[in-house]
Amino acid sequence: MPEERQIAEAAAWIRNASRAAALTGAGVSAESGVPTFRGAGGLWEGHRIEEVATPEAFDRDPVLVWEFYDARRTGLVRCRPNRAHEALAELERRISDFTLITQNVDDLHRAAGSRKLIELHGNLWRMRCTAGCGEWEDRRAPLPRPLPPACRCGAPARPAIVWFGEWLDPADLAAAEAAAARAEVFLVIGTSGIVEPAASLARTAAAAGARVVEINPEPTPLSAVAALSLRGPAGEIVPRLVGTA
Ligand code: BJW
Ligand code: ZN
Repeated sequence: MPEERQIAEAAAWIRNASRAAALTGAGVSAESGVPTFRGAGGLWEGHRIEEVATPEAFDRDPVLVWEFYDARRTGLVRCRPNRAHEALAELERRISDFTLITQNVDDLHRAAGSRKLIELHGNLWRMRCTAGCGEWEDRRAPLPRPLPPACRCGAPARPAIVWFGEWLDPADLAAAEAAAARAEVFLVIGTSGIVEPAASLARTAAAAGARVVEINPEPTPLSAVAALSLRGPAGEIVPRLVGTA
């Protein structure tokens, strides 16, 4: 665990900031029981995330891809936000310019009360028509068989998730980049820091002069741009930084 002195230093940066942002990844939800992608147990029935989270995989086998997402939706039903999600929601109430940028699709930040939230990779509870009718929310879990679920027009639906090789919503990405560029403090919590363009938000923040604080039990490529790397679980460290512990 990091020294008390390091926590106190980062906590003071946060307390004195009028503009801040955070980038979260799967690790922030690990203590809620949501599996991470690349750590131990980060496989789904032997498939790597890169094999099921692509448009090519969906074109090849939409039922397999929907089984993957249906299993994750069903697993999520019993997961609740943890103390890291709650502390980040509290930070939004305290800092007038605070943006929470998440790569997670699990909806737990919203469940904890965060509202200024950018979901870069989409949301597990949303679906989109493959024929272009639009997007909607569907919270049924498990989904009725047969898969794939259909739009009201009859065309198959797909998860409203950003897969590898797909573009992030340009407005979301622009808002995230702007928040990173103006932040005085930028927290990087529970991400392996290898998926782009999300990872580069931390580099943008550092290049624009933000103090980047990483919270992760393991070193990552983003440790190199962090002013402080706090090694430990988000559910313990983030509440201490925010003062909600
Ligand atoms: C704890 C903890 C605890 C554990 N407390 N911490 C530039 C260079 C190279 C490649 C590219 C590039 N630009 C784009 C690419 C291609 C690609 C990419 O990044 N590939 C890399 C793998 C190399 N990016 C894309 O394709 C993106 N699109 C794009 O760029 O479009 C433009 C374009 C189009 C065509 C060609 C090229 C460019 C889209 C990326 C979409 C990512 N989608 C996914 C899956 C969908 C969501 C889903 O199904 O859930 O999003 S991938 C998966 O990874 C998911 C995650 O959001 C994302 C990040 O993972 P994350 O959050 O970091 O999780 P883990 O598991 O990897 O790490 C967990 C961390 O937590 C670890 O560090 C642990 O130590 C830590 N931890 N317990 C704190 N208690
Ligand atoms: Zn449709």
